Formats: sequence, C-alpha cells, structure tokens
Amino acid sequence: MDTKSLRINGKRLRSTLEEMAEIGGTPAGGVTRLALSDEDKRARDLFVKWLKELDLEITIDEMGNIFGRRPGKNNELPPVMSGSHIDSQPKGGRFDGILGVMGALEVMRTLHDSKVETEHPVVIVDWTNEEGSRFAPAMIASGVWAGALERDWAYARTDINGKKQGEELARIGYKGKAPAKKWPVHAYFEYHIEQGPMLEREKKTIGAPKGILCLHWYDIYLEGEANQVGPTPMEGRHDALCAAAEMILKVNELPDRMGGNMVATVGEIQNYPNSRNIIPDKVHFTVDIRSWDDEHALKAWELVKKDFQDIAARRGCPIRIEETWRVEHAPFDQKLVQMVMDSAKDLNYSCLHMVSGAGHDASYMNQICPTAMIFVPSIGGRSHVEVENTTWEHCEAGANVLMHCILKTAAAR
Ligand code: HGY
Ligand code: MN
Ligand code: MN
Repeated sequence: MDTKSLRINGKRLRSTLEEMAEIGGTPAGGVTRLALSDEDKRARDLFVKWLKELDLEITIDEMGNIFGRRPGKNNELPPVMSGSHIDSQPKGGRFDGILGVMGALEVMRTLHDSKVETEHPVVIVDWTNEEGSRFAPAMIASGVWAGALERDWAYARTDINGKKQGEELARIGYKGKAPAKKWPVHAYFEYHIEQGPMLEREKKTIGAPKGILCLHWYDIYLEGEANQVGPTPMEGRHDALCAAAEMILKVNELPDRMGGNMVATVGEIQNYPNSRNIIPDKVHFTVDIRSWDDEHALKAWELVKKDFQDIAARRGCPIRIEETWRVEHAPFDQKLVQMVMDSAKDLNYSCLHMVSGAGHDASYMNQICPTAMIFVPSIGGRSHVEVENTTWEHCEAGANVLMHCILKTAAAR
C-alpha cells in the first residue's frame, strides 16, 4: 500500500492527551503524576486499556515497563520500538513524556485503522519513572532494561518518605513477571517536546537532535551543630545551611569556570530541623551536571568536589558525598537522524538539527540499537512547569514524522 499519504488523526491524538492530562491534573493546568503514584497507576491502566483495544500483545516487566507489540509479516525480525514515559514532575507539564507515548499510540491506531502491514513487528513502550524526581535517578527503568543499572538496586531506591521503588511497583500492581532485560530492537524512535527555546526561536516545527548530553547526578549530605539561634555566638557555629549555601553557589559558577557547553544545577534541598530559631544541623542537596563531553563533566565534578571539601572543613561541617548516577552522552544514529530530517521535509515541515539538553530513555536505548528522537516546540521554551505547552498543530506534525520514520524502518507494505 502507498503509505506516503498516510497521516495520523490529530483530533484523536489531542483527545488522548487531554484525557491523560486529567489524571493528576493541577488547577493551574499542569500535571502531578509522580512515578508509581496512584495517578501513575490510573494513567497506566488507561494506557493498557487502549493497547487492548488494538489487540496488541501486552508485556509488563519487573520494572513496570509496559510494552505493546504489533505483529509484522516476519515476526522473526527484531521490532521497531517507540515510546517515552507517563510519569511527570511535581507540578509538571501536560506534554513531557506523555506526548511520546500518546504519539506512538496514535501511530499504532493509524496503522490499525489503515490495515498497514509492516515487515518488522512494531512495539510501543511506556518506560517507568523516567523523571527520577520521586525515586532518583532518572531513566532508571530503561537503564535496568538496557543492562546499565541493577534491578535490585533500583527496587531499593527510596522516595523522601522512605517508600521503596520495588514496593511501590507492587502496590500499584505493575511489578511484572517478565525480566526487565533487553532484547534485540531494530530501531528506536522517541517523540518528545523540546523543553527548550531553540525551535520557537528558529521558527522550526520539527527538531532532529544529534543526541543527548551526559547527565551526572550527585547527593550531598552535611552535618552541622544545632543550637538556639539567640544565645549562640556567630563565631564557632557549625551551620550546615550556610555551608550548603556556599557550595550551591560554587555549582552555579562551575560552567563559567569550566567553559564549553555545560550546565550545572542544584534543584533539590532538604534542611533540618528547618525551624527559624534553630541553627540547621543537617542538609541534603542534589547536584546535576550536564555536558556533551563526559570528560569535561567529570573534570567539573572533581573541581567542585574539592571546593565542597574545603568549605566543609573550614565550617566544621562533615560532608558525605554520594556519586549517585551517570549516563554517558548519547550520539544518535546519524542515518536515523537524517531520516527524521528527510521525513519532516517530505511532510513539508521545517526542521532543525540540534542537541537535547534534557535526558530521555533514548539515552539508554542508544546503547542498545540505532536510536533517534523527534522534537516539537515548547511554547516560551518552558517545561517541567505547569505552563508547559505545545500547539496541537505541532503535536500532530511530530506524530506524522514519527509515523513515517516507523513505516520506513519497519518496511511497511
Ligand atoms: O532530567 C531530565 O532531563 C529528564 O526530565 N529526566
Ligand atoms: Mn521527558
Ligand atoms: Mn522531564
């Protein structure tokens, strides 16, 4: 069949995204659907229901990754896979992650409606806990599936209330039996909002990232000495929050000191006992360093770690450092990146070759098989916020590019 003229159903894609946005929807129009929360369960249940309507073969693995498989003419061949994540940030946006899962679902629905046959099977996936916000680190379930992270280590990760990831998976009924272990994949495409300002600034509809920066995550724990803020003289204090404050500014200055294309952020902090009239004696904060150059990021870490140790010593606040997680930068398959750009052109969409500063499950899939991503603009370049937004036209455009990349690599007939 000539699939060149095939297009997805933009209205149906919009209604799935709007229905999903209701699950964990916030009054300001964002979404709070933390990994393995009740909201995540409800969205998963809805997603599985939709997969069943397409008679897909459903597999849920030990990490709760959900796969829906559409047979090809030759089921001996490795599948083409596409998907992203359903979980969100706290007060996050209604497109991050879910657009890639619903985009892939819309492609599956279009193939189903048009009775398109493909040589290779096609698989859709929802990766558990891509965000790493509730249970650090990010992309943990695709990392286990890809063999980069240990399943039991992932199960033991706890959230701020001490709940274990493995137990929460069981609680919501998504701790599957299938091993969370990679199998051959012919090609992987992930459709996602850009989450930055480039496409809007360049007035382009489709982004074709050359790859994803490396992500390095660290956890810092400081001990101070609590005391009554009134009678305790300033000199001789061991104020854990002041030590943290100095360290946090060192992180912020790091990219300037290092030069090159790097970002460094402290996004999360807990201060104890967090009472206005007690000198803080315990602080935990996180460090996120990203760069296209892994060595550059490691050098930056060594530099700022030395700063941390000097500050801790000078302030008499013992420090404990956890080198929590690193994923290498992911240079995508150039042929597939070119396919994304050619498909955009064939569909008369403007396209920009770029890089992804945001992490995605595609970072790990890139270690397994030829991988590429498709971006669409984020209005105002905003993401991980309730105002995150993308036009419906752009949502439709990205899904059309995704479909034609899948059709090409799966050798549609
Ligand atoms: O951290 C990231 O870039 C992604 O949202 N996990
Ligand atoms: Mn995402
Ligand atoms: Mn995200």
